[in-house]
Amino acid sequence: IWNKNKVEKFTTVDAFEKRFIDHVETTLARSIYNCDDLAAYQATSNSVRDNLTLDLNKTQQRQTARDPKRCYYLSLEFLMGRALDNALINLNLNDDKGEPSSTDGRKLVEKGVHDLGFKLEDVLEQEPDAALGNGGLGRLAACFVDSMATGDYPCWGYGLRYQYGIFAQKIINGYQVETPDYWLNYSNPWEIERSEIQVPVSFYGYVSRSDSDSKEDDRTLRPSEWIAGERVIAVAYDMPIPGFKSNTVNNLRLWGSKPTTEFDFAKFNRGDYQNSLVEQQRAESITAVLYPNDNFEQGKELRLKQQYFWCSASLHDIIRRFKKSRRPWCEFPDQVAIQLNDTHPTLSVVELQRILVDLEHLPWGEAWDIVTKTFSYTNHTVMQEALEKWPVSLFGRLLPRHLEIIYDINWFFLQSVEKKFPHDMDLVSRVSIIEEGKDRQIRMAYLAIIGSHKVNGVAELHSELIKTTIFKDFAKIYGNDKFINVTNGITPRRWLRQANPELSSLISETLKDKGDEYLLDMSRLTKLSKYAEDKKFLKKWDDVKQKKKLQLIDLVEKLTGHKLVSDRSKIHDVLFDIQVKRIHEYKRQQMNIFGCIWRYLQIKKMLGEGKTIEEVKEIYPAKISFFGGKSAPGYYMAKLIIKLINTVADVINNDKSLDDIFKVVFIPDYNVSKAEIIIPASDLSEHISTAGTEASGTSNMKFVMNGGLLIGTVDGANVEITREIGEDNIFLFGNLSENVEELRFNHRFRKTSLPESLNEVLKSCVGDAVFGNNDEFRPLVDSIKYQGDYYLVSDDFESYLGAQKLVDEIYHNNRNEWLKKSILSVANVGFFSSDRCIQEYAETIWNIEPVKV
Ligand code: 26W
Repeated sequence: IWNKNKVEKFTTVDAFEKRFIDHVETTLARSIYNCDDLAAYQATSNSVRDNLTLDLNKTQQRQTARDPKRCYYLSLEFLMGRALDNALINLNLNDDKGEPSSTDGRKLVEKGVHDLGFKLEDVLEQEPDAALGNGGLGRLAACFVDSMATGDYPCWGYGLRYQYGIFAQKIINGYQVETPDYWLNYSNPWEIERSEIQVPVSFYGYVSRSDSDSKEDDRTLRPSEWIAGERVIAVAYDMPIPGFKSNTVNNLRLWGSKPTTEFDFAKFNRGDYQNSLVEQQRAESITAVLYPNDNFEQGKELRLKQQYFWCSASLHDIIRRFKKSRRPWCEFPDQVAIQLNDTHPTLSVVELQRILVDLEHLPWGEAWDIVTKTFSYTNHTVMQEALEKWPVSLFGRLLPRHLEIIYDINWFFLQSVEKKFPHDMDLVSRVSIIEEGKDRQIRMAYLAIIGSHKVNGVAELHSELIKTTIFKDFAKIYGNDKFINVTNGITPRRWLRQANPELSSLISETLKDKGDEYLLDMSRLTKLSKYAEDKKFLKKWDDVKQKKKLQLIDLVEKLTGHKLVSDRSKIHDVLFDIQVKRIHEYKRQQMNIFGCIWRYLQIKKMLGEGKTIEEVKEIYPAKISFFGGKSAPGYYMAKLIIKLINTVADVINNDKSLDDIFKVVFIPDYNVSKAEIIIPASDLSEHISTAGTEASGTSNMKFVMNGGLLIGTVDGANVEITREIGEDNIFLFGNLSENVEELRFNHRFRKTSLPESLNEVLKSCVGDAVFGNNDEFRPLVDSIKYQGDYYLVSDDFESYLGAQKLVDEIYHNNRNEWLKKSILSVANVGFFSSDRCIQEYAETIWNIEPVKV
């Protein structure tokens, strides 16, 4: 019966329409006469999800049967954005025989939706972003799961199902105001609630020693019992992750928290009904909200609770799956690889050791061997303030048994260090997991390194830096094999095909690549090089860019109500200069806005000297500077930078004398779906961090993939981008990371003076000067003038202005040269596909192989 009545995927327009109507009338319980865009979005999504679910089941059955080694990607953030358009692009319309189909899934659904009276574009707009991440780290995880599925790798992601994602940013009076992002307002068609998959997770309590008269220092040789004080339940929510041109649909499992059905009857009987309910609500608060800090560790108990909740549930789930094949424990690392996305999931190292020793009764050494062969750790930042540390007191209260285990891990590790470097007691104290002091702290990065067999940075420069700075001692202890580099990548499906269908079709048409194979094999793009001087092609290339610029103008007008250009036909002459990323002093949005101020002051000076606008334009051609990004809610300086940008924008945009030759815009609420509109519209984008501070950057890759040129420092992945696309095609400037220490030293001892240009700019930002605003920006000015200029704005400013000048010259005087650079950039961007990156992880760290379905 089962076989005869198999549910089938839709593979034709008719079948899609039938499925759509079915969902409107049953799932949504509405009629086709009462079906708005939102209902159409939900019906379409449910229909597409049905297809994905069938392939998900098939993929998982196949993987269970083959029982290959699997990889689990543990990330506290998955910045997925919207799912529907991506699912349509990846829609696999193969029938059951697995024959490849030539039908374009997106076109098919577009037609179906149109027949039913809707516009696909409007339907797609209904979807809220799944904004379960802060920035680079979370978006990287999203690109990775896409490439894992596309490469047919047996991989799952594990994360948390936050009810509130990253806050929505409103700009009120020029200030950032945070509002809650309740993204689950309408039911979410992209998740499958697995209410039957429930994992209990414990907190607090105490440890009961099984053998009380044992000697102190060999207590670890025997298991202990943790008597917990609070228990909650983790419920699984699965998001299917389809591969591109592949039958594989992998799984992203997100955990939601809920109370146990155990109820405190003691309290209840005392008549304390209210309080017995409060404790139940405490359980739900664990996965209520994503912490909005990027690169800054706050040390809140609820955050640690989130981390343990997630690590414990995920490991339990992984072990349950491993146990199905009845292998001995020593084979665990042959079946399971676990990647730690930064230190946030490091507790899973301790949890696995606890399970093996306390519950499975393995000897400590055997257990630890399994643990270290299983885990590997990716570092994403060298910023001191981002390195996770937990006070021993707080930690021990929440996880008493785990604290003991950490002490024991540390003890064994320090023994081994002492053995290897017998007379270096300084080294031993420097590498201890426990940082001594009046409040002792657990250094999570050290624990992650010690518990892993591989540690990687995210770009060549960054991987070198961690070996020579923050983890220098560990590089010495472990030698060179443990510390490796895997340069980040991005998925070309979302960041080229989805964000820029116009450029994508120009590429496939030019390469005669009807099946868009270049999205899988990006080395094919190098063939574009031969058109870099082909006039006809240059024109087409340029037309795409201007179209994308107009789309951005429309977005900005919709969001801010401000008209940015009076004559859309002149857009071709206006350079779009874009910096979108989290707002942080190290990313130096302040340097960019100071550059804007400089430009404005110079223009005003020329006009004051009686020059005409036409004469000014010769030196300062038309340009719009776009900014976008969120600040952590508690980050005062970053919020001040946002206010400064908006203040400057206000003055400049309302200065009629400029005759539209310069505008500054802050785009509110930067997120993934806005990035998909913003990034393809750039002529130039800014990646101008203080050298040595940006681990990689990934938006730099997205801009290049869309034919935008970069202005940037010699930092993060900019270095490798330069190597790949050629140094003629990028505007590099500024000091190098090897000089940063010395420059900072010089500032501390007042050996540097500000360049005149910057001095003039800073003067305009204080007191009653044009951007003074009652001295509101004094802290920004002072941090540069009197507080050591930690991010070296003054050291790089002149060089930055020089690079901007070159940009203006080439863009306005030699457009063909500019377009050539743009084409050569795209032609050589292939290396930055996350497919390459995932293949490197699979081969050098995880030791896993693809399983074709
Ligand atoms: C604990 C608070 C916290 C939260 C997030 C600390 C640190 C983070 C992340 C590590 C910050 C982050 O997103 N880092 C970015 O990771 C990207 C992906 O590797 C890199 O491209 C960026 O350069 C890096 O800043």
